[in-house]
Amino acid sequence: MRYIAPKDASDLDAIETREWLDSLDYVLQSGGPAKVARLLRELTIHARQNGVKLPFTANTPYINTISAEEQLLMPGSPDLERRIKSLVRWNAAAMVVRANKAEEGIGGHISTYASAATLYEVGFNHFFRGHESGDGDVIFFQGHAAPGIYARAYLEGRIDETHLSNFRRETKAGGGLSSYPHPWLMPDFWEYPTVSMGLGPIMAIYQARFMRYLEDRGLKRASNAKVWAFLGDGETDEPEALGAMTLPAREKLDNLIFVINCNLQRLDGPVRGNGQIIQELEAAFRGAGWNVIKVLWGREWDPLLAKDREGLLVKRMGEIVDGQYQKYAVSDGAYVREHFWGVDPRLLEMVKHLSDDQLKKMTLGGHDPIKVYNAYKAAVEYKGAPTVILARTIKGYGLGEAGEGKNITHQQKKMNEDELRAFRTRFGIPISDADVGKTPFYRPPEDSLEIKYLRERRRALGGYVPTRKNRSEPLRVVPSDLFEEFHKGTEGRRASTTMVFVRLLSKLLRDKDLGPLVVPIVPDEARTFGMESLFRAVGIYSHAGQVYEPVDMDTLLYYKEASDGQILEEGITEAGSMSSFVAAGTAYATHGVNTIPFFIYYSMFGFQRIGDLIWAAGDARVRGFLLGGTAGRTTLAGEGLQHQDGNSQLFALAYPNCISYDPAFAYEIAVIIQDGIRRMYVDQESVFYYLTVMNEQYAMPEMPKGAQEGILKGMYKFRAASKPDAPLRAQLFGSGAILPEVIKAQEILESKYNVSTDVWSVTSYTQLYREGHACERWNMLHPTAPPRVPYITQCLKEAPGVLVAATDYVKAMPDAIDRWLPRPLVALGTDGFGRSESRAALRDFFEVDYRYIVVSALAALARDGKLEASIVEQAIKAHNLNPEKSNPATS
Ligand SMILES: Cc1ncc(C[n+]2csc(CCOP(=O)(O)OP(=O)(O)O)c2C)c(N)n1
Ligand SMILES: [Mg+2]
Repeated sequence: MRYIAPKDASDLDAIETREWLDSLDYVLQSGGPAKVARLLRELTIHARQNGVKLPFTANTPYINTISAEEQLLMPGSPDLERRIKSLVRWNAAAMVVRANKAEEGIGGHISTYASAATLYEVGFNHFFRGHESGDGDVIFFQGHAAPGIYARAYLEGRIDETHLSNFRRETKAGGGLSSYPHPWLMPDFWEYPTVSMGLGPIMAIYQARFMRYLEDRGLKRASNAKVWAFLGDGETDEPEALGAMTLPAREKLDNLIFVINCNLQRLDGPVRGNGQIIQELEAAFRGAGWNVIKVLWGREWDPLLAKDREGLLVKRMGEIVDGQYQKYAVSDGAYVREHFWGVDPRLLEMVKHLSDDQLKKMTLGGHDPIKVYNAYKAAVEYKGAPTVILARTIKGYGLGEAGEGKNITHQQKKMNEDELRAFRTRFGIPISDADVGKTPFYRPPEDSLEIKYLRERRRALGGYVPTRKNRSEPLRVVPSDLFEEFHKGTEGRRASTTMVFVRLLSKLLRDKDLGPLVVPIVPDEARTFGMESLFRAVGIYSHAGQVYEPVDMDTLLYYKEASDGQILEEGITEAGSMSSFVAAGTAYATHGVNTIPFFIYYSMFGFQRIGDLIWAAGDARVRGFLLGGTAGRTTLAGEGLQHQDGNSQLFALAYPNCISYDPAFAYEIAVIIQDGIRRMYVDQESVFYYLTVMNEQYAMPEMPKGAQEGILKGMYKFRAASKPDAPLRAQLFGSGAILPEVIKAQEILESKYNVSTDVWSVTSYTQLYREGHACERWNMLHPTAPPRVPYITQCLKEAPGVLVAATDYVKAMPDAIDRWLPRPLVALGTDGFGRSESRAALRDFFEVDYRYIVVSALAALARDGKLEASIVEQAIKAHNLNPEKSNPATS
């Protein structure tokens, strides 16, 4: 090279840059890209060590991660696949349009699937493995794309025209289809619910981890199965969607693949009008350690990028914000030429050989099967980290005037005849002009190339997806000897129900048959519940084992992590723990393994905080036990307003297949858990359990004879009145940790006020409420048959006297059963915000201690004219109650 003397500093800079680049080129040629990468890494470190502040970017340019040169050819028949995809598109749109023909439409979504069709079809034809392959993938479908998934199942011959016609009409004869993925409603089809945004991604993450757990613990053979989660770009705004993203990278879950359909739009408008959602997500996922594959541009862009030696096009691609990209999507080629390419004559020059129409038709990556295929292939083969595919698409792709790329497209449910005709023509659907207005479904004949092809592809990949099925054998029996010790009580020794539960859990874990199936789950709270002995006994699960020496190694109960550890210690994430619960509690279906999860957590952070995940669990037909620890508004002393739970029993009532109990005694817990395992794992019922357990210690009594049935049904007589024929009579109901207060009140009522009193333990207001309503409903529909009598009515029919209930939960719980009682019930409960106080002070504050129970019973007797009001007044004084005290419900 001829030496040119530098003229000034900028010349010098240019020469210097040239020299560095020449050196780099030399290394690239002689040593390859890996060597260049290593050198750059070392240079960066060296520069940093010498105080150079380097600009940070977690982004790569706004182009495909897999370049055209690296791209592989696609196997199979692209032409047939395109035709199949077009048919799915048509039928998906048709089912929504037909569901909304009437004035009063029933809803549904066209544009989500329209944007995602290629993302799904490439999966169906080449990647998603069915369960018959032995490596069944678990797929979380984007809820709003459901019409497309149904439309494919229709082509596959799994559902028929009646189903499609009855989309969103689930009660219709012949069968309807649920709006979104709901295993509760379609238990042979959908595996996991997703439509509540953000829950799919977090459940997918913990599903992938749980698959590793099953393999590491030898409960499932090692497999190459993947978890796929399809989500919307708008959905990533939900905290749950990205909130657990560091876990799969940390745990190297290369069995997890996220596919984010980046159509740049959500419901109202652009996801990031003034920014770029894809770059934002790329940075977040790369920062968290994921393998990120961007699929932005379709094949038509490859030759242009190949010409782009100066990087002008790449720069231009990277500087457009999403709102503007959306504008290009709805504009004609002339607009795109002028506004996108027209900023630089050199760019215009690059596309001068293309007509406006050709410019308009340049596809995006997410609509190009070969780009998607290559991304999926790279993702399934990637080792050591999860992969996220950021696929750029157009919302409402193919809808044209009916909504493509428009802000209204998410809600578009109708298409007029012109729009339908255009859609049909664009995708080549063999429906005549005369018929198109009727929006008929179209399925080619059984022996058509399309149907044969799609069937063959699914056969090769191990069967149809999604398919849900119970793949486990029922357990044969629940060994009763594990539970019997608890029937005897503690012989005067004090224990809390939490301690009882932990002891029972330890016994279950030691059982040779049940033990391996038990999955204890804790969100960093094991010590709170006295479970630390389990750390050593069964180990904390960690795929990596324990690569450090724990500080407490020399103690008996050291913090033992092991690759075959059994406890899922999730850290401070109730949402993550609940997602593990869903994975473990549905493994009977997904993996054919009857794992029995026990998720114990601070009860206030359960239904109240992650109620929607619990709802999804119910939908997914989860089995297992939720344990609300440190429960009770007044039983948890000191912790105050944010921690004291007086609500969760009320919330639990609303979850149709959640059976909830507020047990007081050891034998109640034993009876409930034994029966729960029977119902869920022997009888295979689709229910799950919620038990509140407390930290107050008291002596656990022996189980009264014959109490089992009542414990399970929701109430039984714990202690009978000493003088059943006495003139003054009362029936007291107590639950959980408040039951001992009730028993104390009974003693005082009997000894001081001659009120002969029965005590009932109400283990579940919810169960009583449900059974009462079930009887009423049956009676209404069978007017001439002998009426059914609710269990609670049967219990109380002969019971004389006033009725008083005390609970550590809101008064709505006892109020819920009032109608089936012979006389009105007086309810004491803990409505209101909690306080930091001692247990006694809290029970005084919330008016649920024995004194309030005594006074309430006396007041009720006075109300009934059985007692002078002055006696109640005296009792108020004697027990130091302040009648002018403020109402805790509103204080
Ligand atoms: C938790 C929750 N909040 C709100 C909604 C209502 N919703 C349904 S779809 C949607 C927009 C979805 O946008 P995006 O995730 O980008 O999906 P796209 O349809 O664009 O693929 C919203 C807000 C929901 N389903 N779940
Ligand atoms: Mg979107």
